Amino acid sequence: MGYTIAEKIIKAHLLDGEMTKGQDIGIRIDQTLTQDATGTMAYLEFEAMGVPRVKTERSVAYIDHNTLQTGFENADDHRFIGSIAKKHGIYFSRPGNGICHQVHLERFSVPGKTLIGSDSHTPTCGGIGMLAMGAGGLDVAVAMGGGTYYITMPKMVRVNLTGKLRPFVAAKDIILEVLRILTVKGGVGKIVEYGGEGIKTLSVPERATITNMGAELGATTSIFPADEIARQFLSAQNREEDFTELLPDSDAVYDEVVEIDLSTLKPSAALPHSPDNVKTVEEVGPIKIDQVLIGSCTNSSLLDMLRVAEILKGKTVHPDVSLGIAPGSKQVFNMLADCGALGVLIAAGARILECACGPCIGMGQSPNSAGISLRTFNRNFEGRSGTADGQIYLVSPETAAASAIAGYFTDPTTLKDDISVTIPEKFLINDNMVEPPASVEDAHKVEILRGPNIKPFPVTKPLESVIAAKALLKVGDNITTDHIMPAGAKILPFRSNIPFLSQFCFRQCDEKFPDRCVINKQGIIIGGVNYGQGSSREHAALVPLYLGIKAVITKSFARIHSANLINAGILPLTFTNEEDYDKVSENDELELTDIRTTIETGSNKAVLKNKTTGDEITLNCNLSTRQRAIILAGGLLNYTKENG
Ligand code: MIC
Ligand code: SF4
Repeated sequence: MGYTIAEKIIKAHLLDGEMTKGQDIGIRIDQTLTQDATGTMAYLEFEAMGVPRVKTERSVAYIDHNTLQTGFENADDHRFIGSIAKKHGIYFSRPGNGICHQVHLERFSVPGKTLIGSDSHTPTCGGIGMLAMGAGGLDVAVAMGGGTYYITMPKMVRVNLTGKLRPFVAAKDIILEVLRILTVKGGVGKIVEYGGEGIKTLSVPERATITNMGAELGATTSIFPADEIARQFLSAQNREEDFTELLPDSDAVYDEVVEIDLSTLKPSAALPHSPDNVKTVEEVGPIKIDQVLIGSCTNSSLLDMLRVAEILKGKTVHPDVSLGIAPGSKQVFNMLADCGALGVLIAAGARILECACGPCIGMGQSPNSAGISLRTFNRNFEGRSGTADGQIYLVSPETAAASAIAGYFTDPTTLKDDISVTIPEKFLINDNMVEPPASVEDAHKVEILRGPNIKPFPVTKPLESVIAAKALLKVGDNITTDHIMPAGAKILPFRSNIPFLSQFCFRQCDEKFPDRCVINKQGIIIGGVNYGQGSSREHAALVPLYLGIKAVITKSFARIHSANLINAGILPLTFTNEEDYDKVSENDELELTDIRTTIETGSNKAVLKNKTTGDEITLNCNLSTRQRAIILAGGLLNYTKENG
């Protein structure tokens, strides 16, 4: 039996366990990345482990999220990350150099290698054949220290692409179609591999758009083969030596196959407020729009920007529309300037933003009240834009540009002139905004620069014998980490200040939740299906931990969030019968009887007593031996300290 691309990489990196689907496996991590919003915490955790120098082949710290700098906090954090990177052997991508995923793809991605990043869109580098996964900051810290990274051996999904996209239909429309078919929970526990004749028509940046937004499927990761097109991309980046061919075996076995004929696809959009709420632009109809934003790690490559420039050439943005454009990296920005396309964008009336995440994470450019905003981004969760009633639609750069001129939702295939843009033979190479770390000999001279916003992370305690607490919150399906721990310009600067952040926990669902936690001192959260989807932010676990949350009981969890809960020492449990969700109400007094014994003995069932109603409910406790040990120790940091 042959192997899929992902199985080949896993096999070559396997350190613990067997490649049996559904079983826990430990793999060696070659590269790590962090961004600044999750990075401060990840580096504090790395520091706490006491490892002097990273043990990975390449670790890079990026500054791309918190670049608004409305107070001292962000700038202090940048200096902290820069100094700690220098000391511990980590490359530092300075603010202005671009979005982590775009820059990593351009300058550091290597086919066949493993990468974990403290950001859920790390699978972007799957576009070139890397096994690239999003993870919590603590997992990244452990990997930097040379520790094994654990995942559940995923099932393999093959997306077979045939045919060729019609003009003005884009890679974004492919991933929107996959989301329409599989939904935001369709990828949980799976790796999505792309193949078929159709992939030969897609460049690496287009493939990266697809693997990037595979995060929205809840997938462990997504991957394309490393083929001739990948080689050409690396050669254009002056890195041909990093290329190794990596293809699936012809007899590789997939658990699921999805067929997509590219020639049948139409420009599409994900409607508010979920990336899988997909319709064609034609179905949406010519609704009036207020804002268009082009950029983010999904669609900010040179190719995307050049296509936008072609559509905007000689035109003016509609008077009722504000158009913002953020190129993904300094390389993209610089090349746009050099070839004159930047002038075209400016002339059309675009508001050019710095190459960073910016509006994607609510860092500026929030739309007007109830404003309709078309974005080339990957997430349109309610409130994420910074405007509570903003209506965010996710579209391709082509649809965005065509609509910006028209002032209403416009299907770009109705544009008359076709555009022809190709990937350059050589990209502009200038890594002057990537600071290499200090040498081993000089590392001791580097002083770590800490600002007053950095507060210690919450203390965790070993698991108690019984958890007796109230259900302090009950929420529904598909709760995102943006619900649990919102981001945005006002809150993001405090990512290294858990006590401050705690005031905003679940604010969108229930403003009183933090107060209830403070009054009750400890509690349990009840959730529905796919709880914790979206971002990798471990703050969505650390903040509830700080607020005294001991266990989260749901119908099912998203992968990274469940791992983050365990790492924080919070018990993730699921209802054996989903209907039992109805047997718990907010404020019920609950008890997880003999929970320590349950975990110690390896039992996969736990008993929940609802003392308010008298019901006894059976819960699944599907934890591996290692996860049990982490929970017993009170989190991964304690566990790592105990186990060296
Ligand atoms: C996001 O897109 O939600 C973020 C902001 O990039 C997060 C990381 C974070 O919350 O810092 C992610 O995707 O993991
Ligand atoms: Fe940044 Fe948005 Fe990408 Fe997250 S999804 S890394 S906030 S650009």
